[in-house]
Amino acid sequence: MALQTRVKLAKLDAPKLHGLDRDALIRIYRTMYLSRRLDDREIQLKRQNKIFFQISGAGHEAVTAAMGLLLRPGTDWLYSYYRDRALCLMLGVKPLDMLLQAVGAKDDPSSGGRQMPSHWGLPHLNIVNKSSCTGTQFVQAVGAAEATLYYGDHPKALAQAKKAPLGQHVRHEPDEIVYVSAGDGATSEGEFWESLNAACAGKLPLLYLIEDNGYAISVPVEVQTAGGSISKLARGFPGLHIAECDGTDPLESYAICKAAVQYCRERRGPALVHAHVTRPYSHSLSDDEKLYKTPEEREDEAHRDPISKFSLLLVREGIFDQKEIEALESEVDQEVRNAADEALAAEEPTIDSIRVNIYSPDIDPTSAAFEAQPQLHGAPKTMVEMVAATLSDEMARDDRITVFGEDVADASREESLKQVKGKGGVFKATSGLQRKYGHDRVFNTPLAEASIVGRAIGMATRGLKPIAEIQFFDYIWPAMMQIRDELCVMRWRSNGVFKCPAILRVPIGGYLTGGAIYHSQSGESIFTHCPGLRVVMPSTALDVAGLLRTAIRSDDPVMFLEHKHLYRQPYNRSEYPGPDYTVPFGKARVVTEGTEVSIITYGALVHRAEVAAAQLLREGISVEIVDLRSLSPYDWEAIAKTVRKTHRVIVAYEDMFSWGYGAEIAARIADELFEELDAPVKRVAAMDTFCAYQPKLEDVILPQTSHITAAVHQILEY
Ligand SMILES: Cc1ncc(C[n+]2csc(CCOP(=O)(O)OP(=O)(O)O)c2C)c(N)n1
Ligand SMILES: [Mg+2]
Repeated sequence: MALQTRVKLAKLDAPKLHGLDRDALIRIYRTMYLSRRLDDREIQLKRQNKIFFQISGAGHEAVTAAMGLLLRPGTDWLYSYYRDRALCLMLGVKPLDMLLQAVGAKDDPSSGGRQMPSHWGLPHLNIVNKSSCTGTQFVQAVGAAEATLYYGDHPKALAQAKKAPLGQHVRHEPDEIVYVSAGDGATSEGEFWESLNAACAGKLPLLYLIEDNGYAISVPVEVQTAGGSISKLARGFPGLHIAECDGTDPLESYAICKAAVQYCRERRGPALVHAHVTRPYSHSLSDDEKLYKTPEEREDEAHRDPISKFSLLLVREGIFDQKEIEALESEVDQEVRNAADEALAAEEPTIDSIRVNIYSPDIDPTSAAFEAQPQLHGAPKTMVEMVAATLSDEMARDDRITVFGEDVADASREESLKQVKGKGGVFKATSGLQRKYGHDRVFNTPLAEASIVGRAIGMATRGLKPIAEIQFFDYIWPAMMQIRDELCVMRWRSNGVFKCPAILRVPIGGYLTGGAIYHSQSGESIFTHCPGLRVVMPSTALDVAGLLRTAIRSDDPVMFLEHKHLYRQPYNRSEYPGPDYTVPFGKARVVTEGTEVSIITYGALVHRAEVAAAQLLREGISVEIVDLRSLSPYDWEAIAKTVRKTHRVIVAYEDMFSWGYGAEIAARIADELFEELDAPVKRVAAMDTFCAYQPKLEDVILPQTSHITAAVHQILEY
């Protein structure tokens, strides 16, 4: 920038400048103006149908530019929402990078043409890839801030994380902080409150910036937020530094943000800055605010526009003269023109790229590398004991592992452990782990499933290996958005530069005699329907050891389904197979060989199928049973092999009959192996209803051995 210092700063009071020198003021103005011009250019391109969506940072530039001066690029961690364009520019994101995303270019560094514009994600700047969901970022930022503290105490974990795939992006500095931003509307999401609770309880170095433009699309803030002020509402949170500022004034914003940043850097706890900003360009280009904002309101906003206000102030105070402003602006205009020209000429992503980065390209959990011989020893363990034993061995090997959820610790009050045995999970699957590995590695969380998963995502994104427990499958639903829209998608939407290989251990299933509606649910197909997620469901203790270890050593998010009814059965116990025993994903196990009918199954139905097969054998009927073990990916070769052998096939699963997991398997067999079939594919599954408490009803609702034998007879009679 060829600007000369012709005018001294003397006119503006030094205290009002909060230590900002002339260069800093110019940087702020330049960034604000550049941000606005990029929005303007995108709007123009959208109108010309050269880009496909636009959402602006207009009106938010002052506070975000000021914040950008205070955060340290590549040191602090950012969960930045779509109106943070000026902040991103200040930290070093290039205008070209932004426009490459707008045009959906192959070289869009945030997503490779997969996400809408303004969905930032740049690993070299620690800007974590953001989805379009309002509010999910809050709890992920909590996890990232927990990683900050964890790495400080566990240098070995940091070293291990750096050696893992994408370890080049793993960084930790002793005084780093985590920044998360959102609009006023997003603070109504439960995750905002869950995150505040966790951040204050953990005294986390987490800085919130709430950019309050008075509206969430068309909903005004007083309808959104009780009393109309989020900072007033949040005041009861202990240890939370709260401050409010005029976010259209960069100098005031700078001062307020500076104190908040410092509070977090000094490890005094989380801070929240509530900045009042404007939104002059409607919510997005798909919205017209004239439909719900009065002309007076819009005029009032125009008077508060941060760009015009700040340029006036700079001239009035003698920091710039009009010519210098004009020179700077025309230089920025040229920069935007050049970037737009380059972006418009950029290559588009190829069709071949669509499937890239759904899963890890670095570790293939289906590969032969995960085939191992068990070194069996010791007394037989139940499935639940095997979970604890496997977790324990893996935790000894890998300091990156944290274990958390509801009731998973032995006792949150560590001093009590001298007097009590400890809880270790409602099923005891994590028993003894806190005692062995300490409360910073094994801990209880508040009862808040979205934040359990969100925190796992945040930690995993920063290189840790979180193993979170959802206490019962029936209660996974508050976490559904974190799973479906975040956990599964992070790698794909960032085109492979971010990942979150967290493990969710989820006790599932019925046959509990009294489990009723809310402790008996199945529903695995809802999650096998999520690309990016691995879903496994062992039916034996030996497979628990092998598959859980593979889950931990893989590089993808895994849903590890543990059938509660199988946890303590005598028939599926095993001796411990040793600390390196793994079972590859996507490899079925032939439980019983047979020749006349195949039963393809998994989970609690495996044993029921075995009992049925033994009965049928006495009648002279030979049944082959295939335990899939891994539901996504699944072993199509094993399925095809057994179908080609017996030509009659039953898919047995515990979930409801319609739309269940077996429907997909049956459909694919019908599609690809039709010529092999001597009878239609049959399904044995639960009734299309809920699971009742009364055991006699439960027996009828869930699939039983008798249903399997009946289906075998039927299919043989066809
Ligand atoms: C979970 C979720 N619900 C709804 C939407 C649709 N949506 C996108 S932005 C938005 C309003 C957000 O308002 P606010 O948080 O105030 O941010 P602003 O856009 O005003 O900066 C809505 C409802 C979404 N993206 N995510
Ligand atoms: Mg808003």
